[in-house]
Parts: sequence; structure tokens; C-alpha cells
Amino acid sequence: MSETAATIPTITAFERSPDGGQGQARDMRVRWALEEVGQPYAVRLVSFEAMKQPAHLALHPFGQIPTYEEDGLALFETGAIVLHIAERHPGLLPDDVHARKRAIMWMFAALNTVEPPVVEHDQAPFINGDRPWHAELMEMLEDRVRVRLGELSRRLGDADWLDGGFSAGDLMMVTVLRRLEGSGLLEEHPTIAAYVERGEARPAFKRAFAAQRAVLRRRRPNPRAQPPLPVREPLAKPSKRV
Ligand code: GTB
Repeated sequence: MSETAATIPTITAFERSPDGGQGQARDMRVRWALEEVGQPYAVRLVSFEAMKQPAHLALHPFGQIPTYEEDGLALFETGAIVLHIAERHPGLLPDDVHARKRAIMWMFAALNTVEPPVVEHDQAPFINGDRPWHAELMEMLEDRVRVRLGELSRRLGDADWLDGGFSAGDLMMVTVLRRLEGSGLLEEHPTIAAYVERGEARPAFKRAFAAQRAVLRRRRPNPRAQPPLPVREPLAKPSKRV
């Protein structure tokens, strides 16, 4: 293998993403980070069955995507993968030491503080949509998301990005917030909606989005014969989508 080929990372992604190419699966974050830093990458598509087999479990103990392999290094968890990419290449973390730490802080905030209520809100209809108390629960979950969006919106103010220039913190935050698209909640906070749109307008985001969508097109040569899956379709078991 040539030296160049050896350094091209390989990531895993759904062979058949349940969102019909909306880029909601978490490989999107990794693709976007790689595109931002201009690092070519290879993708190994895995089926839901293969994800639970020993070969994939050796890479990802929880049987999920994405994973990241590069020169003998194997990583899972998008936070760790995006941080690795950001530390290995210029472009996603500022040089200033304090600003760099704050960008990493925003990655954690996206994953630990904003993503949990967003995912709970997204998952609830699949998990308990048929229960008599579901509507009440949804109101509660929506309010929890609204609180976070309000707080984030106040901190963002009229800035373009969370802390100076675009960073891995923004990349992570935008991918987390995108999961609210279609819920109407983003539109309640125009500052946040515009922030997400700014992220999605970046050329690197567009390339990553097109790349994950191309998987769907390759699997569906005749679009009239097999329409896209609905965005909100759960996996085999509803809770498996998280
Ligand atoms: N914390 C981990 C990380 O950040 O890497 C979470 C990884 C994860 O949840 N992976 C999901 C997975 O492999 C795919 S992204 N699930 C299969 C399983 O657990 O068995 C979650 C996802 C999937 C689909 C949609 N969608 O269709 O809209 C959205 C999000």
C-alpha cells in the first residue's frame, strides 16, 4: 500500500440509512469534519445485521456507526473522532490555547447538554407514541428543548458562531440542532435557525451531505421503483435510532 493510501481514514456508515438521505445519522459529523479539513476518506457501509457481528463489535463495542480507522488507530464516538480530526489537521480548532479549549468545551456542550433533550424529543414518538400520556410527555420534552434553545440563543446573540470563528464546537452543535428540523422548534428561535442555516451553507457541509446522499442513490438506481424512506422511520426497534 502506498504511503498516501495508508493515511486515508476509513469511516463506517449505514448501508441503508433510515432517514432517506437527510444526513441525520452521525456519520454526517465525521464526513463534515473531514471535508472541512480537506482530508479524503473512504467509507465502509455496514448493514444493521453486520453492525452486531463480531467484526464490527471489535471496532465499536455498542454495535453502532460511525467508526474511524486510520493507520492502526480505531475510534468510535463522534466526539472523539471529530476531536481527533480537529487536532490532526488545521481548520477546526483555533491556535490560541484558551480559544482552543473553549471550542472543545462547546463540543462537549453540544453532546452532553444539548443533544440529550433533542434526542429524547426525537425518540419519544417511536418509544411511547401509542401511550395515553404521550401528548403530555411531548409537551414536557418540547419545553426542555425550548429551554436549551433559549439559553443557546442568548449566548449566541448576533454572532455568527459560538466563539469567534467557525470551529469543531459549531460543527458539533449544528449537527445536534439539525435533528430538530421538521419539529418547528428551531423556527421559534430565529437566531438558532439562522445559525443552523449558516452551518449548512458551508461548502464542506454540502459536500458531506451530498456524499451521504449518494449512498442512497447508489442503492436505489430507479427512484420511481423505490421511494425514499420517511425521515422519521425508526429502526427495527424504536430505541435503536439513538
Ligand atoms: N454516541 C454515539 C456517537 O456519537 O458516535 C452514538 C452513535 C449512534 O447513535 N449511532 C447510531 C447507530 O448506529 C446511528 S446515528 N444506531 C444503530 C444501533 O444503535 O443499533 C443515530 C441516528 C440514526 C438514524 C437517524 N435518522 O434516521 O434520522 C438519526 C440518528
